[in-house]
Amino acid sequence: MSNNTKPSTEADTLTTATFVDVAVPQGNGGETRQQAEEGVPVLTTAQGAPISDDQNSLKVGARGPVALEDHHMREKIFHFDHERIPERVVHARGYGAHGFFETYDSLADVTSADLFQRAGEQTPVFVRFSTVAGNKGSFDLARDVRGFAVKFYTQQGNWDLVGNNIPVFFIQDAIKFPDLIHAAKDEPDRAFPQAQTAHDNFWDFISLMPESMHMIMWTMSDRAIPRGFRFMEGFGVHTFRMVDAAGKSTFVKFHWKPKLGMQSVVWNEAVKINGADPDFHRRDLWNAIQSGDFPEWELGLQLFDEDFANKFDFDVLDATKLIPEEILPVRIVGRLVLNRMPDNFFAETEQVAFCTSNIVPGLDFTNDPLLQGRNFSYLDTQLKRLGGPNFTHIPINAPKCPFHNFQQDGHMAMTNPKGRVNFEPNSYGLDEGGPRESAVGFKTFPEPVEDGAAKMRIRPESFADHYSQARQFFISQTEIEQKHIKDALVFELSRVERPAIRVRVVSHLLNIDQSLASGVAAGLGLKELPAPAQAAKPTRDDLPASDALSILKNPPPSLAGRKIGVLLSDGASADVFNAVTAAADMNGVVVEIIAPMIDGVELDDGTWVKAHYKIDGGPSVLFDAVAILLSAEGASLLDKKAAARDFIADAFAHMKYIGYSAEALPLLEKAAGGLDEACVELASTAAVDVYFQALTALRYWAREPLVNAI
Ligand code: HDE
Repeated sequence: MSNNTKPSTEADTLTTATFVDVAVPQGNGGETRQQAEEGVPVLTTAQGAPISDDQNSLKVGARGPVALEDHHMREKIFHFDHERIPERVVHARGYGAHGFFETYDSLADVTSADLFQRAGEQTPVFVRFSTVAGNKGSFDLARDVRGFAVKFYTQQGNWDLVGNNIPVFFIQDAIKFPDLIHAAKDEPDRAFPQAQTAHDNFWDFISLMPESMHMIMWTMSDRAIPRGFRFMEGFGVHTFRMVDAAGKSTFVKFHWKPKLGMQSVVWNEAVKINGADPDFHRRDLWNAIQSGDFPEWELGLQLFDEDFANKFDFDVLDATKLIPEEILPVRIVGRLVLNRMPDNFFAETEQVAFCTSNIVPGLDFTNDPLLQGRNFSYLDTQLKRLGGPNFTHIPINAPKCPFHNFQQDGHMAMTNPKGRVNFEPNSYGLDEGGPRESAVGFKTFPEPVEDGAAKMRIRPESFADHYSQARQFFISQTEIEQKHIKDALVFELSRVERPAIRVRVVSHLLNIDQSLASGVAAGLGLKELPAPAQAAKPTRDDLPASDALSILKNPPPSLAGRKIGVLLSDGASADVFNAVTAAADMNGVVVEIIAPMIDGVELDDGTWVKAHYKIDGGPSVLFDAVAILLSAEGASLLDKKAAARDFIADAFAHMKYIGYSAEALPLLEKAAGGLDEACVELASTAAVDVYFQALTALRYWAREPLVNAI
């Protein structure tokens, strides 16, 4: 056989097989070989060369070894091998969306920042929410701080406001960040626990870092287990500056206020959601945006001058402190709307590179030592993650305004400047000389430094009060919320193996609130209370409660954005079901159906209702409230199904409102172990209305002492 004779073993004649509704061409070994028909693009290599067979590697004989010459297979597998980039060292798990920021009124009185100049102006944004401790594949409902990072593509460059859903931080100086994160993440010898702080290393570190106590109150509160990204506040944390056209500086703290109000889950629910739907938060954001129910936040500013800063109880450069809204009201200046999911998760959400150092004229930093450290860290980390200095060429990171400079080359350079001149000053003139600096450019606020200041490694004494605001946060909570903080501390410290750590934490709690400390000590079975930790500054007990710090004191404006799970069986009343869906519709509530079988149920009028979940996969933890609409047969069928009994028992244990049909009552009483006024019989349209009115409270907290006594 000569070299250019076609071997008889190569099969290019395809046969056709049918898989139910799809006819597929098949190759020699029965492998599926879908072909590019009219209008379908031809598969190519990365170099653009068309590919004839993407199912079989090049072999020497049909059953022979694979040839190294197979350029197509090598290119495909080479690329696959390099699909992963380093995940973020913190905030690895996140989810992003596009949208816009709209300025309500001109802020020219305080800042020259372009995006705040014109009322009604919209600036495109990309927002990424995240957890901190877990890896990229961890679950959404970890007890953790949430990242709330916003990239504004302004007409004068990108501004990144890289914030959290908690207004304070664990540490005061960036030099402690690696220690904090090492302690919080999985322990290095065993590589667990994942995405949780309930372990020795974290609490050992915390127990030796009194400055973390204020933040600990927040992370042990329900703020750390939000119902979804759409239901949480955001904060810039540090004090920043706004600078007006005349160069006058005003201090500013940034706040994001969710239009849907704040909402959290309860801890037992969080634990179960992580199993039932580890993607609970990302799915919630995806579903809301895809259905046109665009989440919104308002941007608020706390603006203050040097004089206020000097008179305020704490140092405004200390990121473990906040300024209560009751002392300094939040001025609402615009809204953020998220209205589009990325086309591709990796290209956008994974490759987006937030940097606190991305700032625009009219804004500026302060000397907060945490912020100063961050300004180094973010740029540095992007170099590692994205593999070179040209990550600003990736579309998600590129400015949307014109940009010109002489930066060139490096890995993956895509926008090297054109022409001969790549330096300045130069004398090549207007056409060829390239960009020049301008008076409109960024100017650092010329903050005077202390007279005679020396270089020193020292923590200012004005940072030394570590307990007063922790106490203030605690006393600002409702009784229910205080109990949740206590329960969370007991849970976390029960997971700690070394008793001395538990006692040390309690010694700090004694400086915050006596009842909290003794409650936690009792929950841990400590025989006696330790002496309070020696405090650098005594706790002030004159700071009044701040209602703005509580979730429950600030109920949501309406039920909009919530989700009700309707457990349905064959023969359930169509009238009641229709009344529930109509009321849900009116209130902006999403209805999802859970049924014994996934294909759905037939109601008593013969209507067929499709199910979203088979009962095994649709536990009540996925919903804000439930309705159990069963026929008598349906109820006795589900009585024999553990998942159905759990559905009811959990809804009751998680203080949810439960609507039910009369036929479901025996099953409800049995599974819930009781009935109360938040269990509402849905006998008529009027009863359905009563049920929906009650739902605005989201949970029936009066039940909690009965179901969660210890
Ligand atoms: Fe971050 N942080 N951080 N952080 N942080 C990162 O940057 C860092 C801090 C925050 O969705 C990293 O791109 C230091 C406070 C968010 O991509 C890294 C210190 C606040 C995100 C980094 C802090 C944050 C990050 C890792 C102590 C709230 C995710 C990957 C001085 C105001 C952004 C990356 C996204 C991410 C460093 C403390 C928020 C390593 C050194 C305080 C929301 O650069």
